[in-house]
Amino acid sequence: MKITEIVTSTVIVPNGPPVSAYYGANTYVVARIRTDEGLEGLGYTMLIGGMGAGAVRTYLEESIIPLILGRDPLRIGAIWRDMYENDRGLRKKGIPVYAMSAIDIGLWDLLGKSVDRPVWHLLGAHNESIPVYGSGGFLPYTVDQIVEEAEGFRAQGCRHYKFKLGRDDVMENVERVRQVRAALGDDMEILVDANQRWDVATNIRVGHALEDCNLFWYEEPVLADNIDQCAEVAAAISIPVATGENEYTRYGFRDLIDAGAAQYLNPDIHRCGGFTEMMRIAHLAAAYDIKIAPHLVPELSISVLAAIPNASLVEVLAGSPDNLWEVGPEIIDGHMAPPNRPGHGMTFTDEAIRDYTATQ
Ligand code: SMN
Ligand code: MG
Repeated sequence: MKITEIVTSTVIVPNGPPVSAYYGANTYVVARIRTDEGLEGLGYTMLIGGMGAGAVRTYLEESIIPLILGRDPLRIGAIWRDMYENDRGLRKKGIPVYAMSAIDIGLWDLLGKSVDRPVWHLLGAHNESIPVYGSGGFLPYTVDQIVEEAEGFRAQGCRHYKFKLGRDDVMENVERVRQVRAALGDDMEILVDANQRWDVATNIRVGHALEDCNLFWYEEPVLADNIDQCAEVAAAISIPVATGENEYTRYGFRDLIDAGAAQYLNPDIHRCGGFTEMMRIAHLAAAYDIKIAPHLVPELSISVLAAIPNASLVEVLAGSPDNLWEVGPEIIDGHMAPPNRPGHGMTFTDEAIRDYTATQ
């Protein structure tokens, strides 16, 4: 098989609440990989708030597509390595890895379609279903709104819910967690996310103050660039620390693991390097008994979680659009099953393509 054409487009999808309070829309940079055998792989990468989407598409068109046209799309490992190694001027953090991830995702889709198997079978089928955690509770939310959102997830069978830390009045955050815990009772796991907002001292203070709230994890305490500081927080508080949504490739995750930065890792399939690299990250983490709970993108992350021994939870964000996929990711009794469709199993609806495609 040969890659004959890769057609890119930009799809801008409006967000509902609560995410719309921060980001009006997310941008999907799409790469349709076409072949001489008529099969097509759907590659895409999502930029929250759309920031950097133009740069990702340009990087795809200028630096990646010319490199791989004419190649055999089934040699995914070789193509991944060449995308990584060809450009020695841009380190593989940020924009280039978003672009590589889109291609890798499209190639796995194509491989699955070529053998009529779902990607998770090809990656090493392991789990039939994964518990979902509901995510939302952005900072403008009142405690009542947070509790209502959590109860909505509980009504779907979910037993885990995440909301945000980071209001300016530090101790107000502690009070909010206490109130949410009191309202939800003890049979709901609570996860909190500081989104890199605080310094080490503030996180340790908050972490200690929350010690009796029985929290499941404490996410992204410090700037993602300060891995040693994240490890300092993880060593100082008794709540398990989670991080990784802003990390790239196995090299970045190796550094997190080496530093002892977290007990849970949150790779994002669009940032970390696609299916190929997320599997490597998951296996590296498995050697240290560290669990994987991917950041967002449940419709693709589920195929990795289904294929690894150290799967933790799959994240579903409140207010995610429900008209994007022909068959979308579904919560059934608090769990998500990987798709039994060839490839990664995702196809944009005609409606999404018509209403949201910004540039062909
Ligand atoms: C998050 C980041 C950006 C948009 C939504 C949610 C978050 C998460 O940090 O962990 O899901
Ligand atoms: Mg987060």
